[in-house]
Amino acid sequence: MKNREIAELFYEIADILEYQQVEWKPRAYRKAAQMIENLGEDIENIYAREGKTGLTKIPGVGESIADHIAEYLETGRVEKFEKLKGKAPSGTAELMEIRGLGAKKMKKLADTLGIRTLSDLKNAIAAHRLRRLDGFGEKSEKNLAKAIEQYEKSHARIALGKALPLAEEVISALKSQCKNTTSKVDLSKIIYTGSLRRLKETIGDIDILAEAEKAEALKVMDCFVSLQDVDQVILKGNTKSSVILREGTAIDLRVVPPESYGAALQYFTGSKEHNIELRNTAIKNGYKLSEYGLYLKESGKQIAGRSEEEIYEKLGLAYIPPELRENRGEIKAAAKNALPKLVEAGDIKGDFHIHTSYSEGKNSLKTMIEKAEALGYEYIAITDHSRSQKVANGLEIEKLKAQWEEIDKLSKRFRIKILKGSEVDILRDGSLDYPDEILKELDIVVGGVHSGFALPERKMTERIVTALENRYLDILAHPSGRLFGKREPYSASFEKVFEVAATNGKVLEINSQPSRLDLNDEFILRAKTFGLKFCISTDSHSTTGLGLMRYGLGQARRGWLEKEDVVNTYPYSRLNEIFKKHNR
Ligand code: DGT
Ligand code: CA
Ligand code: CA
Repeated sequence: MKNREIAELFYEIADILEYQQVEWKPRAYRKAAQMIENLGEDIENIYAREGKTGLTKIPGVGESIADHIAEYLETGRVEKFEKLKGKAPSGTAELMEIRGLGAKKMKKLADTLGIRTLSDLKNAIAAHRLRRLDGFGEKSEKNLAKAIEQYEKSHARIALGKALPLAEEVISALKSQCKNTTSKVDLSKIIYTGSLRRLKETIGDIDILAEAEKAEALKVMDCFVSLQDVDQVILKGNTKSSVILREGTAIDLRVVPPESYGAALQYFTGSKEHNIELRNTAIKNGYKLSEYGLYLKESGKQIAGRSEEEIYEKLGLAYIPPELRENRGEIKAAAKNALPKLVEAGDIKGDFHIHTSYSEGKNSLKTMIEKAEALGYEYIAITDHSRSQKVANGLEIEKLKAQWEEIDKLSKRFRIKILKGSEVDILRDGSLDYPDEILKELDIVVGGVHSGFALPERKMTERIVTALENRYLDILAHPSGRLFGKREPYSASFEKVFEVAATNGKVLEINSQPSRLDLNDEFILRAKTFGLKFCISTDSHSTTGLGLMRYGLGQARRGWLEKEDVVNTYPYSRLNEIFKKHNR
């Protein structure tokens, strides 16, 4: 469980170094942090097993970073970092997160107005002290105010991509803790509920539910509050406890007996709006529904409660998957047995958005292919960046052609079909970043906007529309362009975008990167009414990135999508129905 702590520490140090205008080091720390975050193995185990040598085997971790990790694992701190932190203003890392506030500007604010924390900055903006400052002015003051608002909005809730792995870690830690204490409680039924189980894109707090007999409930609570990562115990009771973890996330645990497990699972999964509607349905049918069970209204006799399935069944409803429980018409549909049959993990046959070390990916082409084949995929598209993406090491035509040669060679050695693709920039005028003779050769062209985000609405809409009318474009990548806490969707008419995409038979991407989730559920629901098809893509930059598919899948399911709506559930032999020039 130390992986996240160490990653957070490296991110913080990277921010501080950047503030001090140290070159390339911030990048190195961020890269290491990213690798450690996505390691898929407990870093403490690696260190225990192989020592420092094991650490240096992690991509992005060299000798000196390995030293820091070892020091942290041994002592709980890194001496050098403590010194660095001592020198930097305490709010540095947080201020660095504000869009439009780079190291230079921060230094200026610190030197002239004494601004060291976010609240200093907010006060200064409120008093209009920035607009008189050299290099700032009224406009930048207003922009900063807006950026702060965005930052605070997104930080009040946790991104799904952070909350889900965290909940899984806590559950597994709690299970082993309960097993290892003298009381040896076996938590065979334990699950995360709330917005997390509904796979909402942001999570207020994490809710966990466990089943145990009344006599054992308190023992479970003892284990919970004594977990290593718990910082503060807000409340500890027989049925509910609440804690705050060291990294700031709040967790509620509820423990209920078997006869109420299903009812509690249903209730605490929510949403609140779904529950209210469901309770009304119960009342109409002569029942009473609560977190303890489903009862006959007259006699008070319990008729269901052990499982969610029996509750929905007794209410005359088809089972409603958690992702649909938002009171968006799912209860009516369930009553008519007309719920969508949602796309499932097992339906996915490929991935149309993958980066390799040719551009900014961390793993080689061959490694990415191996991993995708191991996942059981039938096909993948390799889509490194096009040439204008200089910061992402975008491919000049020569390098792209070299990649094609390697793909041809590797294709002979692998079962999986490897499609030659590219994530091509949609330039400001809507044209694509390679000439037609190159686009023509590609099996899959994934087009995306990666610069010039601030275009006015009409211009941005025209730009995307032009790209969608290009015969060589297959998939519109991350169509809304939003980034959690950093960027709102482009100002564009998405109605127009969806309409033109549909007319031209283009596929919309559901990007699985936790910082994107784009399209999200609401856009998907809207886009589906235009008759559009979607693909769920990982946009992976490493082998672990391939595992992000579940997040995009969650959005697809929240958007009521079925297998047939999602083209990367199709077998390879059907892809030419969708991508007309494929096999050309
Ligand atoms: P969050 O944490 O803000 O992302 O959203 P949830 O949905 O996890 O909400 P939370 O943690 O406040 O409560 C968990 C579930 O408990 C919620 O989804 C439904 C249920 N619940 C909470 N309060 C109420 C309520 O006042 N009425 C009903 N019917 N259900 C509630
Ligand atoms: Ca919650
Ligand atoms: Ca809660």
